[in-house]
This record gives sequence, C-alpha cells and structure tokens, in this order.
Amino acid sequence: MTTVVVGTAGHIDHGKTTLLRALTGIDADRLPEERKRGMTIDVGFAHVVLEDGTAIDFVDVPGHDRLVGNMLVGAGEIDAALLVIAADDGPRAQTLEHLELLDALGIDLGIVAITKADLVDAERIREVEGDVAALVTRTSLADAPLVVVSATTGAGLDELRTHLVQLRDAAGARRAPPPPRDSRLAVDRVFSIKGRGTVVTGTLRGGAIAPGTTLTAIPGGRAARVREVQVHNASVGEGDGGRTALNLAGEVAGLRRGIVLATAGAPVVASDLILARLEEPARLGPARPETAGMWPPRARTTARLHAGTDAVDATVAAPGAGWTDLEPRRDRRAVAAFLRLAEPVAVAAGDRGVLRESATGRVVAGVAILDPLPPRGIARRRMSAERLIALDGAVAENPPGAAVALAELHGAWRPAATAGIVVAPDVEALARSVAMKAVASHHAEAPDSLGLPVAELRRGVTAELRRVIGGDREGTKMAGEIARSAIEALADDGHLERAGDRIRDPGRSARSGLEAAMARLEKALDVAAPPALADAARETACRPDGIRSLEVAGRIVRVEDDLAWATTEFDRLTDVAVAAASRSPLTPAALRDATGTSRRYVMALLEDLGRRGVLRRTDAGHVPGPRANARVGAVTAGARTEP
Ligand SMILES: Nc1nc2c(ncn2[C@@H]2O[C@H](COP(=O)(O)OP(=O)(O)OP(=O)(O)O)[C@@H](O)[C@H]2O)c(=O)[nH]1
Ligand SMILES: [Mg+2]
Repeated sequence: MTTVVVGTAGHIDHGKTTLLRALTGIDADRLPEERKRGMTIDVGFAHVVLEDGTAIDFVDVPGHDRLVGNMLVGAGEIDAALLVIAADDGPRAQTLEHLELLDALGIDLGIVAITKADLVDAERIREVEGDVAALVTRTSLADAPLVVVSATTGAGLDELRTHLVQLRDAAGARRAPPPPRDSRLAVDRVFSIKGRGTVVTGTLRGGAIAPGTTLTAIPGGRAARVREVQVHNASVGEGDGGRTALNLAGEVAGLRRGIVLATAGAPVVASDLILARLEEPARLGPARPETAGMWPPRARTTARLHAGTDAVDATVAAPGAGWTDLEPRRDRRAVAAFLRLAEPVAVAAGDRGVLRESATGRVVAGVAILDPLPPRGIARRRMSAERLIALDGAVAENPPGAAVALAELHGAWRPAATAGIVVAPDVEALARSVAMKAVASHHAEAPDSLGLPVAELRRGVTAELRRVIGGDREGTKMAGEIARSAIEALADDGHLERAGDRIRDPGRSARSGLEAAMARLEKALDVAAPPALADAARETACRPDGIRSLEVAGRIVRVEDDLAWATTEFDRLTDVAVAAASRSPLTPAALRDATGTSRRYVMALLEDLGRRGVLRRTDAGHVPGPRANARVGAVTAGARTEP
C-alpha cells in the first residue's frame, strides 16, 4: 500500500509540532531558527512505522499568520489532515483560515485533535469541543473524528493512533492502483549534499521511482536522472509513494520548490491557462460586509493560485458569455472558469488548488483543474454548459481517466501532431449528418438531378458548423476544413458518391437513374407505332432489368420479343380495335387505317388480343371475344392496389 501523507493544520503555538513528536519521536522543526524560536517556519516532516510495517508520513506546517504560503506548500500534497486546536486557547484565526483552506483543497479525510488537555478542566474541554464541532461541520472535514489529547501526558494518544490507522485505510481504499510509469513528485525542498549533489524532496504520487529513472522538470522540460531514492532517511531500491527524497544528476540547475518532476507517462503539463472548477469557500470567519455576495468572483479578479507546492498569480475569467454552474459542493456554488496565470505551473486534470487573496488572506475559491490545456480562441465557443458539466463530472469521477474525457470534449481544436486538426466526435457527427441531410433533400427536390454540386454542399455544411463553433475568421476557416474533410470521409466510406463536381446518395442515384431510364422507355413506347424494343432501350439507356420491371409493374405490354407498347397506349389501341370489331368483323387493313400504323403492328396486336380473348378470330375478320371488356391497364391497376 502506498504510504498515506497526513498534514497538520492549526493556529500558531497550538501544539502541532509537539503532538507529532509525541506520536513519532521525530522533531519536524529541523531548522536551527525553528528550534531556537520554538515555532515552525517552513514545512517539516515526520513519520511513524506501524506494527504491520506500513508507515504514515506527516507534513508539519507553520501556524503563523504570515506563513500561510508555507502552510499551503505542505497542504498541497497531502491525503488527509490533522487539525490541532489547543484546549486552553480554543479555535483562533488560523484554525479557521487553515480549515477554510483544507476545505477549498477538497481534503475530506482527517482527524480533529484538541490538545493540551492537561492544561484545562473537563468543562472547558466540552466547551471547546462544541465550538470546534460547530466550525468543522461546515467544511469538507465534517465527518472527521474528534479526539482529546495531551502531548505532555500522553493522554488520548492511543485513541489518536487508532484513528490514524483508520485514516490510512480509508485513504488507501480510495486510491486506484497507479499506472506503473506515471509518477510525479512536486518538489518542496531542494538542497545539495557535499559529494552527492542535488537532493529534492516531495510527496511521490503514482507509480514507483527507482534509481536510473529519468524525470522531466515541469515547467522547464529539463531532464534529470535519479541516482538514489531515499525514504525515511534510508536508501531504497524504489520509492512507491509518500515522502520521498531523490538524489538527482543531469540538468538539475533551476530546480526549485513548485516544480514537478514527472516520468514521461504522467499526465502533468506546464500551462499558463487553465480551465478550472471554482468552488465557493466555506467562510468560517466573522461575516464581513465586503465579502458578502462576492460569489462567483468578479471577472478579472486577481488572486494567488496555490497548486501542489507552487503558487502563481492568476486572473479569473468566465468562459464564454457568463458563468456556468457546475454540480454544487456542500450546498455551495461551483462554476467553471478560466485562470490565466502569470507564469506556467505544472498541473494535471483533477488536481486541486486554492485561490487566495494574498493581501487579505481571503479565500477566493477552491479549485479543481478540469483542463490544464484548454482550447484557446474560437474553440472557447464550444464550451457549452453541457460540455463543461460533462467534463466536470468526468474529472470528479475519475481524475486519472480525465484525459480521455478531455480528448472527447475538447480534442476538436488541438492541432494534431501530424497535420490538420483532430475533430471531436460530436462535431464530426454533426458535419456528417448535415451533409447527408442536404444530399437527401436535394434528391427529394430534384429527382432527376445528377447530384448536389460539391461546392454548394460544402457551403451548406460550413454554415451549419459555424453556428456551433463561432463565425469569426478562424471559425469560418475551421468549419470549412471540417466540412471538407467530413464530405470526403462520407464519399470514402461509401455513404455518398462523387460524380464529377457533384455528390449524391449512391443508393438513391442508382435507383433514380434506373427509374428515369424506365420512365424514358415507357414514354418512347407510348405511341401507336413504337420503335423496336432493343433500339428504344438503347436509346433511353434502360437496362434489361428496367424493361423487366416495367413489364412486371404492368407499365408496358410486350407482345413480341422486340415489340412493346406502353400500357396506356396498348389499352387505347385495344379500345379502338374492340370498337371497330363491334361494328363489323375487323380486318388488318381496317385496323391499320383506324390506328394509323402499319401491317406489322396490326398483325402483332390482333394476335395478342386474340390470345387474350379480347377479340375472336372468324373467317370474316376479328369480332369481340369473351373478354372484350378486359384491359391490361385495368388489371395491373387492380393488382397494384394489393398489398
Ligand atoms: N502543557 C502542554 N503544552 C504543550 C502541549 N503541546 C504543546 N505544548 C506547548 O505549546 C507550545 C507550542 O507548541 P508547538 O508544538 O511548537 O506548537 P505549533 O503548533 O507547532 O506552533 P507553530 O509551528 O509555530 O504553529 C510549546 O511550548 C509546547 O511545549 C501539551 O499537550 N500540553
Ligand atoms: Mg510547529
């Protein structure tokens, strides 16, 4: 199990360092100045090895009101908090301030220790317990157990240890097994040791680090090689979490507190523009009129962003036209915001931080990184409320998987490593469906058209995309590119068909092509003396399957292999023949005169009508037959109405 790191918090002189010493035997005040003055100035460290061999690491922080920056360096990389309150003094200014900061950092695992119990009576303890509980319940540490201890007498320390073991288990259970090669260490100290060179310390996150590993310094990009890994002051084969010291070789110049050392696979990047979730702070202090109703912060508010072990000036901006509300936390509002940073910092999606006004100490907001490299420029228009809410949910649910969510939500606008742009799936789907619809409606409006001109289709799709991604110059260019590539992709995968400078639905164009040819043939045969069928078919470009379809549908009547009439014309000729035959037996010459055709047509017609029983042959000529009233068109029209 990865070692859990617990950070102290609390007002100056309330007994944080003394309590850690009682628990671990280690004095976290390591600087001579700290020992001389009996106060913590910078972050200090201690650890305790439990009976089962696992360890709990501690980061001790100063309580001094001027040293909140150092407190945040310590609190930036902890799993849980140990809030310390002196029983004689009760909650004081930095008790409240540290609690607000822990809340803003989203630290919801911890223990509240009321110490120096030896200095007060039971009634005072009950009073302080009540005051503390009332404060804590308004924060992320609402569920933290409360223990009463004395570092001097040792009272309550066993109970505190029991809670620490439970804390360790709770923190361990939360962590997903880290990907082996994704390791990062936010540097909190850099020093050199004679004969060994540069040593950095920090809390190791993610997978193990072993000697020989190459780490990249972020920001800066310099490469350092790990010479030696130390945990709890002893050299180890590999460090797999918790407080870790690394002896480094290589490009170690410029290493400082705040830099993150990361393996190549770690998702941490240097960025000076961050898309973040801002959370309304707890505000435990006395209500101040000047801070009332100041949420969300005004656009262009500047504050100090504390993230990891780094701190940088940040300017707040709303993405798009206004604030987008995200899932609230503890009944407090949360919004999406851009943070423009004075300098790049090392961040990853899911990282927590806090925005704080350095002049007043006011906590502006709790921060969760949603996208460490948000799209710039026109792409911001794509940050609809739905997208921001979905991204926030993905990051909250699964910080290590957030990179996937980012790619899905914002990937459209990142320049791809190779060429052109990577199109987000939803944008591509929109482009495709707009193109398909445009082609379909073109065919519906103009059934005989060879297809929609490609340029016209591209213009239509571009216009539709611009409504989604913005219509400025860059947006138009981008939309045009996406439209072009979507149409190309549709043609490549066979959803659409290119025909010269036109584009059409391949199924529909094939169907309508044949349909048109059939209609042309039907029309060519709709005369009393039609051309030979083979010639007519060639002339009208109607394939044999089209001729068959016309026959089956009853639209033409084929009386010989090479002779057919359109059904309407055939029925008209039948009417003429039956009418003439009713008056007197019909001779071929008489029918030829009545129809204005030639002997060839008349002989074929009479033979067919005789076969059908419409006419009956006698020696004198044809007379009406038993089915004199039957017409081909009437039969086929009736047949067509059947299901
Ligand atoms: N009687 C008594 N005194 C204590 C106890 N714990 C701490 N003290 C005393 O309180 C004073 C401050 O203790 P520290 O541990 O230095 O306090 P701190 O919270 O670390 O202070 P900063 O690091 O400056 O914020 C010291 O003189 C301690 O001896 C306790 O349980 N009982
Ligand atoms: Mg101290």
